[in-house]
Amino acid sequence: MKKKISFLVFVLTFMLNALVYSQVRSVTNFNGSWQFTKQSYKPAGSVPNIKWQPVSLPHTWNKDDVMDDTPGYYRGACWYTKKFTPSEIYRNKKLYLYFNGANQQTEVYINGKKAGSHTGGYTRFCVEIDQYVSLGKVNEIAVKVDNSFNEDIAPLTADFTFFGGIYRNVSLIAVNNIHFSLDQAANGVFITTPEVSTEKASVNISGHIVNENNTKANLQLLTTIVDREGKVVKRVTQSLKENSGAIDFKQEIPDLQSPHLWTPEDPYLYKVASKLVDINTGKVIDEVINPLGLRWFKFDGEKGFFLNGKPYKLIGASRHQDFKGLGNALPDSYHIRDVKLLKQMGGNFLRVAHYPQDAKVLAACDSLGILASVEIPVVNAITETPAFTQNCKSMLVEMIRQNFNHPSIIIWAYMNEVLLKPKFGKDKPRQQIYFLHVKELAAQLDSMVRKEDPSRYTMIACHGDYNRYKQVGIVDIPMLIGWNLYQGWYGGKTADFAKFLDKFHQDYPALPMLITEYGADADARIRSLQPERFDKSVDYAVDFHRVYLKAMEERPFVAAGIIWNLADFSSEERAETTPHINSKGLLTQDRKAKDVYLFYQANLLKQPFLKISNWNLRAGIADSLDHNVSTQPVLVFSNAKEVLLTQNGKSLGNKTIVDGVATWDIPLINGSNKLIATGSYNGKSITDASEIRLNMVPYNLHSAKATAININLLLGAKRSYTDNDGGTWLPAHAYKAGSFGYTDGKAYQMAGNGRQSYGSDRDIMKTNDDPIYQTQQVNIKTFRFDVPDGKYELVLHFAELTADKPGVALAYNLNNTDQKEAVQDRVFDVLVNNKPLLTNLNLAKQYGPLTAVKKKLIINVKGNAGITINFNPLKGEPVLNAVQLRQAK
Ligand code: GCB
Repeated sequence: MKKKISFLVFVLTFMLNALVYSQVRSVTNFNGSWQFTKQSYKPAGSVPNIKWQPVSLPHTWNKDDVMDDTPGYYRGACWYTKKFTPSEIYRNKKLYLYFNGANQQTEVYINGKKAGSHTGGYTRFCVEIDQYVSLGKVNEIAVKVDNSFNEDIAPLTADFTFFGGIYRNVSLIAVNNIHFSLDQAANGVFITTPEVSTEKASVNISGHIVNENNTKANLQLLTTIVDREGKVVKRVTQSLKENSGAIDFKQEIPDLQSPHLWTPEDPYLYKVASKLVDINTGKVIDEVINPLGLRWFKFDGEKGFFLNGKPYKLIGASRHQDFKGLGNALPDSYHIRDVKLLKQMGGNFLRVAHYPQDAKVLAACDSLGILASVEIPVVNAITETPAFTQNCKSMLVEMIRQNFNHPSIIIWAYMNEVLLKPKFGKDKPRQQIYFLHVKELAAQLDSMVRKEDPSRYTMIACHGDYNRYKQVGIVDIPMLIGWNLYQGWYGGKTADFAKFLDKFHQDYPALPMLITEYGADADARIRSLQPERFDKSVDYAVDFHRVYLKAMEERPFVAAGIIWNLADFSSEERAETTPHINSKGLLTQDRKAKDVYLFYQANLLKQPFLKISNWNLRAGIADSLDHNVSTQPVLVFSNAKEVLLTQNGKSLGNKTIVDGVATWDIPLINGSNKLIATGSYNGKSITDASEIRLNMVPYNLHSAKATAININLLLGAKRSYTDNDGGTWLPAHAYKAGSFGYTDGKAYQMAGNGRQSYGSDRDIMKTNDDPIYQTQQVNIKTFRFDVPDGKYELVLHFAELTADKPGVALAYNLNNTDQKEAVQDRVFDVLVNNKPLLTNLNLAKQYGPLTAVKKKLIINVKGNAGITINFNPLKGEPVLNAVQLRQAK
């Protein structure tokens, strides 16, 4: 009987709730119909001559200028305005504008009056506006957003672009006068799970309610936990009688029996619905819903990470929030897709770095089973002012409270490589004081996290200068230490990585260690048969990751390996082969898989996986005189033990997969090479098909048909390149009779750049095919093509690579100088078959250094003369960056 009555009460309450649903909070999308200007504006003032541009949110004003040839991007104040006519439904409501993110200082004005402001570009904030708006009338909302450098706001410097704008969603939230608190833009309900086991879980729910009426209220707080199917598993009610102002509550649910645990394999989520009921009227007056995942976890210095008592190697990636062509203003689905791509790679961890990201990211981690760390953007350096400290603290509190209920989060972090290039390098006593301040800030932030959320771990990510972090005392502060390691990239050899791991672990055996970053630039367009450090080839990156993953897998004390980065990302100051982009991504900036992504899939996935390398457009020199084949390595990634490969229907035999990879040397033919790979995993067969299109360069040009000649060559390079129109470029070689090549000179190497054995990493102006121009043969005398008679199109590419205007010495390139070298004073003539093509060519003077110059010529080759290009020095050493030759019509 009792059961029946309570069921009836439940049904009635449910119906009543449904009836009065309109009484609870409303959340309305507020993204549409904004106007934007970079000009200065006075809210609600009539400022003449302002050019407004209609925009909808999310919006950034930097999506284009971060990619142009002019260094820098707009950092300053801009304005957004919107007309808003609120209806009567908002009478007696509290109205908030809820910003998911605006970078980095924001002021909100309603009808000319300042309603609120916020500092920090990555956390959410809300501004109460009801006292400023007039219902039924047109109101003006004006928002000033400023992304200027501000020494009191982190980040000060970093290897990513500080896109300005209201770059995440905005909503309008209307609540009753009595509501869950929106303090710190959190939802007022905080859930912890002090004890979880396979038998039972305890759930504590605390939070804050605000009664903004003048009268006391009698409230009932109704908490319902429902399972994934929507079945109620717990209900708790609590009376909050005679309350006014700020009301704190706490509910304890000690005995949720046989909990369905949350794991990466089975990310089971319960929901916690918190309802506020006015006891006098019986009406539900506010409701918020939070996710609940039941799990327990710990880190161990020796054994790594444990979830629900089981060891897990955390493997995943960091993620930046921008996308090709959009800057950081992305639709929700793009955020979610990134987490899905991480899951599809087999990853189980996301480092949300270097700042809190869109709410959708962690929601996706919760539902897809990805564990996560989140951090505030204290990167590279701090400012020793109370204002900087205070802003760090506010960001930290916002980050924690806004994201508190995500079961995916296990770590809060608050500093990244903060001793990278410490300030006051020339004044050692002053630097010691700076170090003390860094340590003091770390200690304060660490203890703040522990107080705000004792259920998670604290972490600092450090760069590889172990002694410095030890001496300054940083290593002793957080509960977990993160190392960002690049041995074999910025310096040293990949083999040094394992040595670092062992050394640190020996010194600090009890301190859990995560590899919070490791990675190598991989321009998806660059491949190499002789991969080497800093060539930006995908092939070097695959080798690099292979060494790193293995070293971490062999060491249980390494709790996590977090790849830098999931996808290529915007870093405006960078030059490289893809200027303004950091290309350490496993995916391109528009999320296409590079071979490194396939490498991880092969190593991590627990379902059948087999993929042939995506180096599909290739050029190759024929192996022999008969011009038939060019033998080249092809990588296949799989978790099968053995794979069989066929080419155009012919078997190339089986190969054993080692570390997820096998390489076949394949006799590629000109044109289409259809490859099919087959294998099996756990008894299930898997197959992948792919096509390599090869542009064959004849072994002997002289005996080739002129129609078969279509050659693109990079001088001074060991890498291959696929240009933005799909043209395939090979490294040129020294002249061989019957073929082609240069006769003299040497590959250009940048002065003061020990990392890169050839070429420049500077941004080349007037081209998006920078790799064509970044390598060069210096002091070249002759380039010769032994072609048969016929009509040809010859294209020569030049760029002066020496530049006394220093490039930006990125903080991460620790062994890099300021990249400037005296501009070579060079003047030369270029003659083709003894006819002058270019006279008195002075690249620096005529075109400016680091600028692409292209010269085209149609030439008729007669009398078996072939093509000889002579470079006659008038001053200094002549250069050639690239050359193309094809049959002309
Ligand atoms: C780092 C930084 C990260 C950079 C990365 C790189 O150590 O933490 O912000 O993007 O190196 O690619 O150099």
